[in-house]
Amino acid sequence: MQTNVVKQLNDAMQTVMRTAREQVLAKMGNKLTVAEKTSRRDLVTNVDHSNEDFLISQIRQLDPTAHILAEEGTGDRVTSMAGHVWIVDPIDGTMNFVHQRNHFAMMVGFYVDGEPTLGYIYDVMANKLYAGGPQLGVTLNGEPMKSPADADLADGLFGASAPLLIQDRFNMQAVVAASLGPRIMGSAGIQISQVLAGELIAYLSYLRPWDFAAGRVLAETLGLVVTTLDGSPVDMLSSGAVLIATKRAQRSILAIV
Ligand code: 2AM
Ligand code: CA
Ligand code: CA
Ligand code: CA
Repeated sequence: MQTNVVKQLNDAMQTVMRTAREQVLAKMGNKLTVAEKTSRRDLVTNVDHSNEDFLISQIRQLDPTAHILAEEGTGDRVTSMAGHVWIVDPIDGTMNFVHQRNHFAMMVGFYVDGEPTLGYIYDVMANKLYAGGPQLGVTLNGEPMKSPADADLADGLFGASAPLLIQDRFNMQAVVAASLGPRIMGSAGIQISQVLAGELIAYLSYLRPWDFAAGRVLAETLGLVVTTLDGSPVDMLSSGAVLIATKRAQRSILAIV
């Protein structure tokens, strides 16, 4: 896409994200309706649904012929990354949203013929909006972000996933042992934003497309790498282990997992 068109879309989407945040904050003043999806650890609330509906309606106005993949199911059935594809996670960290009223994000990723084009991670309570893409760079609340230092695993904090660490999947305990220590937030979006900011050298988790679509765009724009555990490119339409890391940390982690 032409850079001026991407820039216009980015300006419009940042406004959409800020409006979505205001609506979520307003709804947090009312009692939440919480439902279990597949288990007591897999929740969805009325706000997940209303925010998904809002984001989809706004994206449809900006990009009427696009395909939209969204976690809670009100989007399209997307089976190909051809053309314009938007990937939406209306509340990332729903468990935190319900139990902490904090540490959750909203995320949107935009791909054109499979190419990462725009990404948004909004840490709602911290009011930190990470936005941009390869043609524009990444901003945090409008201020350009620099690429994080290319620090190695031994010199940084490692963003872990609770189930993978407890079950020692992918040798995660050895990865943690080789780092300065693990950190676990319960929100893929917030942990990925911490990698963008250089607060973590990596994040490794089992993720679904909406968990990493936005983060991949932003991370790659900042010179970070986003791969599966054999170092190959991620598939935006499937779920699996995804590693978001500095180049150095990625090499060290892939040698351990
Ligand atoms: P969610 O809140 O949007 O569901 C920690 O739970 C992180 O992993 C959150 O970002 C959460 O996103 C995501 N997550 C929760 N359950 C998951 C599952 N079964 N598979 C993949 N990711 C999951
Ligand atoms: Ca969920
Ligand atoms: Ca999620
Ligand atoms: Ca979600």
